[in-house]
Amino acid sequence: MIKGFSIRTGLRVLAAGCAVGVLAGFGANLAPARADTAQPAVFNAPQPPVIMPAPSTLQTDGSAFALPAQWQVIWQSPPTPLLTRAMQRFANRMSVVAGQEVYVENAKKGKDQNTFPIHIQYAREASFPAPTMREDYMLDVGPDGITLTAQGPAGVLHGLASIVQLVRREATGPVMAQAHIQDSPRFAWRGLMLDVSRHFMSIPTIERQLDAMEMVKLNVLHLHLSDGAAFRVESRRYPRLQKISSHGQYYTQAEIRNLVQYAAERGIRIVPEFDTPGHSFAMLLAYPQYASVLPMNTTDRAEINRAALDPTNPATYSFVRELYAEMSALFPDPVFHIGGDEVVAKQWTLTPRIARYMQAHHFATPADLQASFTNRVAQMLKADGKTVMGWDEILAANVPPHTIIESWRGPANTVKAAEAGLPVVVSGPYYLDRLLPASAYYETDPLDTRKDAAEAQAAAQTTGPGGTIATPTDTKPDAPVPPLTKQQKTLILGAEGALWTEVVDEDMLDARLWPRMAAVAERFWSTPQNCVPQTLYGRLAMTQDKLDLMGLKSREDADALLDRLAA
Ligand code: CP6
Repeated sequence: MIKGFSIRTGLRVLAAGCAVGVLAGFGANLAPARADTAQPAVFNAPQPPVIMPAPSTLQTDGSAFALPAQWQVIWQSPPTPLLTRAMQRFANRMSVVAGQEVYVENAKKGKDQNTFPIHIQYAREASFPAPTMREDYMLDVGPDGITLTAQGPAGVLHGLASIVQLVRREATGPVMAQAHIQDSPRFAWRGLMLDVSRHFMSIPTIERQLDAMEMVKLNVLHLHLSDGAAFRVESRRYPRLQKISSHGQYYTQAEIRNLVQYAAERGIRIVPEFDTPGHSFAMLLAYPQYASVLPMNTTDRAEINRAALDPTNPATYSFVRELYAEMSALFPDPVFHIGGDEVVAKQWTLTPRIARYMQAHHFATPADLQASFTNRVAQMLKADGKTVMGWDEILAANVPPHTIIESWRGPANTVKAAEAGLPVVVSGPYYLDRLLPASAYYETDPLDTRKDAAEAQAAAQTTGPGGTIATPTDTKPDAPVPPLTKQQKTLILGAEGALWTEVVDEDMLDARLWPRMAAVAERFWSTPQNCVPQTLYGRLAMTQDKLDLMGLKSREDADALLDRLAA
């Protein structure tokens, strides 16, 4: 038996476990069974709990106690309706993870002596969830009860997510690990970018992602809602957008409102993206009068990735203003993503009308013309009370202050944005559709600008039958990228795992996303010291087991799929 150990890092948690051989009890999916070194199964052995993302500090004596079936919540701060519903969700999750019913009720006067008490204290927040929300929490879990202390509702949700992960099943029944946890996120922005334009993802599918996001403490869902392939939200002002350009697959405004609420219940903000002026073929199919090249070429499939709005046509700005105003009202988050990526210069330079305009207005390059477009659009959104976000192509000399830059074309752009004093969200190293090993994404730190580790990995190994997989770096720096200064690091809001869906549909989404996204979630939340590549895959497997029990389909097997198809 372990006499007692106090550990601060994930590495030492598992190192301590290995020393007494408790890994043998962890479940068959961790490592292949090893007949040569077969050991008797160890049940009820002390073992440290596995919480992903790893908390800032976790102290445990390795003991566990039988999971109580009757819980009583003692609210030291009155619960909001949102937190009352969160407790219900918590009870359901505890039940499926434990494999037996767990009842959670609010404490009543003359309390029942036979219930397990969970004391919860937190501070209210005026608007929730918000970019500035407090997310830290403290958790004390022992056989006599639980104390959860948080600075805001998000901390309560995170604490509950950690409690669910303290439960494991043993031969004698479900047990809960003793633990003392102090925890806070490393980055305020921990996102998932999901492309729902190339392949539509139904509401239940997105809700499944939000459930999993809550469990691994991600707090931003960035939805890429329009692109060349399709426009995915009902517009009352411009109804041809969904009529002509969604193949009937779009979210109604009522569905969007519900989805925003569903995310908010879980402490997750939804940041919508409507990509302009490039990647706008679908918009222009519906409203061709705003296209740069007329008549539109609708026969060459490659045009889907080329068509761009005409930034020299005044009517284009009315269209963008009214569309963005309508969409701004639908999505309450203060941040609104305008895209701005991969504008095909020839759309403008080879169109005589636009080329003449550029000369007349002294725009030397298409990038200058785009900067002027970005600024006009940013002014409109400011009037709607929004902070503008865009892919790093929008980084131009005169971009408005506070504009959030999403760095995707390599670390040089992260440094450039920070040098300009602009806040940054890093996504380039976390392009999950590149299918790098989870560990490659995991080992890349958002603040490390000297190398894109994922890119190095890709160069070494990603040629398959389809040829080289594209990498999101088209600005190859000729000089090495300097490290971020301490001051610049404070501008890095956080990072996003990005899943582009040209070759991913909703039936395979969970399996594509989560074996990597859960690892990335830990990189975004935990300190570098607490990110332990050596134990990543084992912990990832255990975490996925729990996520799947709670409804995710990251390992849905072929039989289940066949059953569904037959139904
Ligand atoms: N679609 C849009 C894409 C990509 C981008 N924008 C993309 C580019 C390169 C890679 C992966 C995705 N498919 N609208 C870039 C932001 Cl490697």
